[in-house]
Amino acid sequence: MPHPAHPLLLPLPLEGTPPSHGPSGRPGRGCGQGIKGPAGSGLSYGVCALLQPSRAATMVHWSAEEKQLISSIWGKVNVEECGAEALARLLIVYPWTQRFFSNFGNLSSPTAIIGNPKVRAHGKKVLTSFGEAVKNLDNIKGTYSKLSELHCEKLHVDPENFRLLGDILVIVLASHFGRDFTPACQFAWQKLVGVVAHALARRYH
Ligand code: HEG
Repeated sequence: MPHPAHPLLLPLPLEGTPPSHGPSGRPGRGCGQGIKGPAGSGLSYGVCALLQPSRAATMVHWSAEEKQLISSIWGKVNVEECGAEALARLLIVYPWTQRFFSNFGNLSSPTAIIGNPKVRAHGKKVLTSFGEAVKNLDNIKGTYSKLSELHCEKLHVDPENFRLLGDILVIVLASHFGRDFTPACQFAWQKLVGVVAHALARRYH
């Protein structure tokens, strides 16, 4: 495989052991670097684990620790920067998602996407909206009820794309926060993006 040319496509500088078996029990495949699981858990999993769809239950329980891990990171997130980066990465890495943004102007290359002011503005809008989930962890479905209607019934966004964006957001946070984005933080955020994707996809169910 050719080495990715663009900085956004470079592997993350994550520490850890090579991937052995992920939380699913399956060996990681071609993931390059691995990450150690939560302290004392003996878990080790590949970066590919970040890309696996989350399984959100109907009733979601948040432990006090999960709530704390989520809000401690959220309090330090630069919504404009991280939102822009997450949406740009989505459009670059999964180019078919560009079809929803045909009125956004030039999306013809990674450089064009990263420099596109409409992508920046929309990324900020999306991540700001994500903040509503953080503030309403116990009622994410209700929080996104209207947005789900919009995305599903009017914009016809395939719900798989919510999962892709959520996984990319976790990667962006990991790259911004480095060591502060501990494995426990990552688990909590992975859960959150899964629940958000599920809530946004509700109108399809
Ligand atoms: Mg969506 C509009 C939030 C994923 C495509 N999105 C919006 C708006 C919000 C939002 C708040 C503005 C709604 C309004 O104007 O009333 N979006 C949002 C969240 C997430 C998400 C929270 C996932 C975490 N959106 C998403 C994905 C796609 C997408 C994955 C497509 C790949 N959104 C989309 C489009 C629009 C919005 C095409 C309309 C954009 C426009 O024309 O301005």
